[in-house]
Amino acid sequence: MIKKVLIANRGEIALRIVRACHELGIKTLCVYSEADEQSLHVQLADEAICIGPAASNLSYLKADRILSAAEIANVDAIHPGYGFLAENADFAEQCERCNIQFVGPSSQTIRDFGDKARAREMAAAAKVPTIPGSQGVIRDVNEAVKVATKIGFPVIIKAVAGGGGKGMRVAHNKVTFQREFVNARNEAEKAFGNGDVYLEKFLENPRHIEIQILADHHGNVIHLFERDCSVQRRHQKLIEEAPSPFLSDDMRKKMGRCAVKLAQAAKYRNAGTIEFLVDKHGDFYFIEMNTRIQVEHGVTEEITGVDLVKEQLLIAGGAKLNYEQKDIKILRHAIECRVCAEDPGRNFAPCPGEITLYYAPGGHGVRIDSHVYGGYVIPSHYDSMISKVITFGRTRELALDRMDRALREYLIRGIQTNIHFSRAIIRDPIFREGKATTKYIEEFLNRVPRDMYITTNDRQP
Ligand code: MV4
Repeated sequence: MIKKVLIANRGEIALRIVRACHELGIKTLCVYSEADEQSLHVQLADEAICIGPAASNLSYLKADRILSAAEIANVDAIHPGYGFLAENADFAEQCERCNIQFVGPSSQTIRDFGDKARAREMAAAAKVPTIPGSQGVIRDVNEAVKVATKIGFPVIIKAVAGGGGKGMRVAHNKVTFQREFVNARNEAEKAFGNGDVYLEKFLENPRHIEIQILADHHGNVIHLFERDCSVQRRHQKLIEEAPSPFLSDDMRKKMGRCAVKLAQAAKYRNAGTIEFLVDKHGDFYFIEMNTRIQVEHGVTEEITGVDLVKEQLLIAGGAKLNYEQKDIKILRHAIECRVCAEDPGRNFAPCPGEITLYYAPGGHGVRIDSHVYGGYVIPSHYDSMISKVITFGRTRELALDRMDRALREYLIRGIQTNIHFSRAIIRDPIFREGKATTKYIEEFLNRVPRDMYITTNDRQP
């Protein structure tokens, strides 16, 4: 059993982890940068240690400083949250060497799934469907042209060190392919220090549906159904929901079984997410596995009643899973909107600064995960997400109606936010019909007049 945990993160997820620890009777140590002294996670933690200046690479990404804090405060575990060091295999390995439980899978597992070509091979080996593509990495242009021609255009070139949309290029024919292949390799080398790429058939207008899993250190694996995360802009998710309005019960079962199969084959442990692309026929294909807790985990918590962050901590402490597969049911529909300090009127540019007035929605069926408050100053150094609203109810319609009224209740002054933009989507008939694919926002922006979603600081009726 873990007695004290260091939370190697900031913002709403740091607060989320503090809350889980308090309920479990685990002591908390928060580390923070000079820009986050006033943040709620620092104020609510049992102990807090400043680890450096505002810039992430001088604080939240500094493994040695975080490990020093862990030694000084004598913690038995480190929870990395998401982003920062959460999927850094070297950091997880350093934790293992220091005999500190990293709340996540082993460093070897993080390394395996961090290599997106290897992850694909592992999925294929576990008989989980993958998109037709190259067998592993291709380095030679001529060889790549041969493979691309065999797959059939359009093809997508992906960096093995990429993921989450970074380092991808699409080619529609042989001529552009050669150029894009060379560009992709150079770009990947620059961005990741690893130029290796692989090929896949390019799927047009897929849905992004991911399966949440939990695995303990004793070989037990369960899935907690899916989240539909198709509504994204430039690979940033905006709205997530569960269950997916697109999946039949039969597909849901098949995808869940595949996710469990892969986790078992990889001897996975702790929380993880298996991402699939789903085409219009309902065929699904593995693309990546995320070896961390994700931003949108709360949606799954609200439909199943399982506290995923608590389970992560219990698993890391060596406990057996509290649930068997048959215990996990879809009890409700839940939907999440990410509230970001950004201005839809200026191409979604970040909008740091002081929140002069803050009132968050509440009432039946509404959950807010946020670290901000009136008078809080949003630092310019980090992600622009300031709050997550999750609404839930017996049906999708009820969850959507609740989201509409919750977004209407928000009062945020001093900065611009994407709240009206999200609300316009929630009210959009195409979204309501459950028709959104990963192309949805691009199409929405071309279809809907700007004044439907441009932020004014006035309440909308
Ligand atoms: C694809 C694809 C189409 N075909 N792979 C983007 C993020 C990364 N996780 C994988 N991504 C994609 N991979 C093939 N073979 C389209 C995307 C993609 C996408 C995926 C999920 C959500 C939004 C997206 C937006 C653009 C492209």
